[in-house]
Amino acid sequence: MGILSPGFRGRRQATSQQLPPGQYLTEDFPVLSAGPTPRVPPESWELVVTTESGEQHRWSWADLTALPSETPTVDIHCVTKWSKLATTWRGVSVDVLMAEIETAADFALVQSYGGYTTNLPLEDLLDGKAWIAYEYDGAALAPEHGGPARLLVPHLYLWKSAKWVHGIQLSLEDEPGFWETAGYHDYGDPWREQRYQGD
Ligand SMILES: Nc1nc2c(c(=O)[nH]1)N[C@H]1C(S)=C(S)[C@@H](COP(=O)(O)O)O[C@H]1N2
Ligand SMILES: [Mo]
Repeated sequence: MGILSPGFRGRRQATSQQLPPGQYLTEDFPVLSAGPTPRVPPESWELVVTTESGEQHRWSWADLTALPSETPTVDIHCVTKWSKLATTWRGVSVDVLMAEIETAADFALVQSYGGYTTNLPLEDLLDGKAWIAYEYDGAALAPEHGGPARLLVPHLYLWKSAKWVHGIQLSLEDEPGFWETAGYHDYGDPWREQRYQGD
C-alpha cells in the first residue's frame, strides 16, 4: 500500500461525493463563456460529424430529439476550480450517433456555433462517456449553458464540454482547440489535475 493515495482509483464514478484535487463545491451553476452567447433556434440547429475522409453525417434538431435519449446524473468539474455534484441532464449518447459512422480516427475536434473548439481522443466520446445534451435539470438547456444542445463529457474538465455544439471533425491527428492552444492541457483529466500544459 501507499503507492496510490486513498481514493485515487476506484472512486471515479459520478456522484462519488468526492472532489478531484484542488476543486471546491458550488451549489449554483456558473456560466463560463469565452464570447457572446450564440442564439441558435432549434429549427436551424444542426450537428455535423465529418470523418477523416470528409464524409459528413448530419442531424437536425428533429433528428436528434427523435433518437433514444438518456438522463445521466454526473459530477462536473471546471478548471477554474468549481465542481458540481450530481447534475442531471438529458441527451443522446455519442455512441448512438457514431453507430452509423465508419472511421479509423483517433481524435475529435469539436466545433461550436460562435467558433469555439476543443479537442479530445475519440475514445473519450464513446462507451457511455459523452452525450449531446439538450436538457438540464428537467428543462430545456438554457442558451447561456449551451442550448439548444451542448457536448457533455463529464469525466474531463468542463471546457471539453463544448456549448452550442455544431460539429465534430474526426481525424487521425490531434489538433488543439481554443483553450488547448492557449496553454491548457491537451487532455484535461480532473483526477490527475491536468489543468495546464505540462501538468
Ligand atoms: N462554445 C463554448 N463552449 C464552452 C465554453 C465556451 O466559452 N464556448 N466554455 C467552456 C468552459 S471553460 C466551461 S467551464 C464550460 C462552462 O459551462 P457552463 O457555462 O454551462 O457552466 O463550458 C465550456 N464550453
Ligand atoms: Mo472552464
